[in-house]
Amino acid sequence: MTHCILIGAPVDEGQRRPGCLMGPAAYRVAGLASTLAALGHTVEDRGDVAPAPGRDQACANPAVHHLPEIVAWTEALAAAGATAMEDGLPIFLGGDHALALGTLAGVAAHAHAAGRPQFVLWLDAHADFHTLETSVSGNLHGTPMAYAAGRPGFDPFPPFPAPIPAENICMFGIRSVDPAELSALRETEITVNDMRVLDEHGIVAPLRAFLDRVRAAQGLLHVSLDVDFLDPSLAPAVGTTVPGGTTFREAHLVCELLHDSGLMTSLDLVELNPFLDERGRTAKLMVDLVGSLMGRKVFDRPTRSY
Ligand code: 6HN
Ligand code: MN
Ligand code: MN
Ligand code: MN
Repeated sequence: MTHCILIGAPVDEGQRRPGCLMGPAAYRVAGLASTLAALGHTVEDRGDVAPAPGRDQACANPAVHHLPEIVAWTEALAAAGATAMEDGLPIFLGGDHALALGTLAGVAAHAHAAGRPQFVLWLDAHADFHTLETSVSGNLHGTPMAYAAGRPGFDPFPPFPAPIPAENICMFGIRSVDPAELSALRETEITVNDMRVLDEHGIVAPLRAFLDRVRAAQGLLHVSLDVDFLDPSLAPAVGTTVPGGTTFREAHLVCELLHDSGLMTSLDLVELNPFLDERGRTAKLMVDLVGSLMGRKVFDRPTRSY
């Protein structure tokens, strides 16, 4: 039994297609709290975070937009996240992926204070590894992983509390990476399991290899689930669809293995744009995936390490 803390993060300014601000409401309508309660968990909904008004921020890259708003979100979500880590398992209801600038800062600050290493599992079509300087679109939802890894070029943001070592970061589902992200990623030890890896090896062995490392280090594990991790035929409610994503069963299997591992300590649900959905099917699928993450299974098997 886990104490699940729902934190609405209706961030809409990290990209240019309005609608992600409706995400937290859509998760509530799709029955997230009752799904968790039915699995035996306690649920506390802390409502939606409200950022302070943005302050003017200088940025050399003219493409970057809504920087003051995203800095304000980062500060507010980092505070909410660090507090929630003391009390249970935070589930951040996005909101576009710029919210992870704040959630990662919050959980990393908590881990640092607790003397535990922080790990990140990034489930996304994209690496989100741009700095403010390299972003071509200027959309800040393309930057949180670079901020958390401690890349320079985030001067307007609070210094990242305890940058996450590259060996503690693992990405799955990757199939759209910009040239500047690619050259930066090549300089790191971040594990990038692109779709080619999943096609060749399946999802189980690479995921277990990462979870083994988290367990061995007694790490905390933040999972960031971008809707576009899924194939757009299953999950149309996202502004950045990329063909060739994970299947229904691959996505559930990731969640089931994560549950069996018992290692996840915080979760982002990001990029759901309910305005682009078809009769709520993407919101419902995301809630179902959370069900798998939190222990729903067809059949109870004897416990194994995972
Ligand atoms: N996401 N690399 C592209 C950009 O605009 O920087 C796409 C970013 C997608 C962001 O996945 O949350
Ligand atoms: Mn705007
Ligand atoms: Mn993303
Ligand atoms: Mn994405």
